[in-house]
Amino acid sequence: MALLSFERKYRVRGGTLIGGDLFDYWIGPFYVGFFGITTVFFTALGTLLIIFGASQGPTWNLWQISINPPDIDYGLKLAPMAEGGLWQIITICAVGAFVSWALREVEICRKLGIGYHVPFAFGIAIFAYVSLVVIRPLLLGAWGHGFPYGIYSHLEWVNNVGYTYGNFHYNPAHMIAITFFFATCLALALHGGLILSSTNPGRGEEVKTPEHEDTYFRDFIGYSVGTLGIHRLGLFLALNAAFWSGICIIISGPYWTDAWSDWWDWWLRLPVFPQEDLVREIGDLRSEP
Ligand code: UQ2
Repeated sequence: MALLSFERKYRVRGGTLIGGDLFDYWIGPFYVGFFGITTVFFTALGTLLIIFGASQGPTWNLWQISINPPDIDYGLKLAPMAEGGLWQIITICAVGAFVSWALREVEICRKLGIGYHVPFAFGIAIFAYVSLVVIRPLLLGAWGHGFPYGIYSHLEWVNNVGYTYGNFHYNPAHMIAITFFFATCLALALHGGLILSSTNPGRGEEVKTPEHEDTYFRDFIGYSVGTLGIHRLGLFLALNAAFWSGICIIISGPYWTDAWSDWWDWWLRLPVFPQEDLVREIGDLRSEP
């Protein structure tokens, strides 16, 4: 179907989640919708509050501006504006804007009659953020465990939380997340390279077919995952990267409070090893000054 007649067909009312026809229209190329309005509301309010917070702070240096969460002492209570309350409202605005954006994606999917893969994928990214500023602080009993909204300050937070658990690279879920990030890069590099190599040939050369793409990898490694398969694989790898990122921070504190390197002691306790000797040896090593 040509794009113009296609647009006339699908740009009709309906498919909304709530509110019936409310805001069920387009502005230029953009679908508005109820959740387009809530996205703009939360984004504008959150951004204004960040700017307001910066105006109350000691610096306008972009690198040093920071909106900090409340002290741990406030627990899960609301804090006064200047002492973390602003951070709490900004966090509500952020989650509100992200969820609104995901629901607007859902409504567009419904209008088009396509799957919910994109909003689902974005949902995993939202989960990773919510892990940091909602789920883990709730499990630890204080909003003060959230990270500060600032360029330098959030880096320092990552550094400090990392060293609180010894060396974060020993966190098994962190290992899995990193492995998926790297695999995602590998898959996208292979896919981007393969597509450009066959569909963007030199001037005067013929565009090649999917058979060329399949054959390249069959000749190269004896296997082609296929043109649909590579997109399933890519989505799988990317979703797992974000998902395990969320898991690795949720389990740091609520589940494991020691150095993550100690978590691996289960390996030494496997019955295949001479138990007493090894466990005693590790205990001795640990008790040395
Ligand atoms: C492929 C294929 C594509 C691709 C790519 C492959 C024709 C256009 C990149 C090759 C990918 C493989 C073999 C999987 C690699 C596995 C990991 C975990 C990176 O076969 O089909 O379609 O783009």
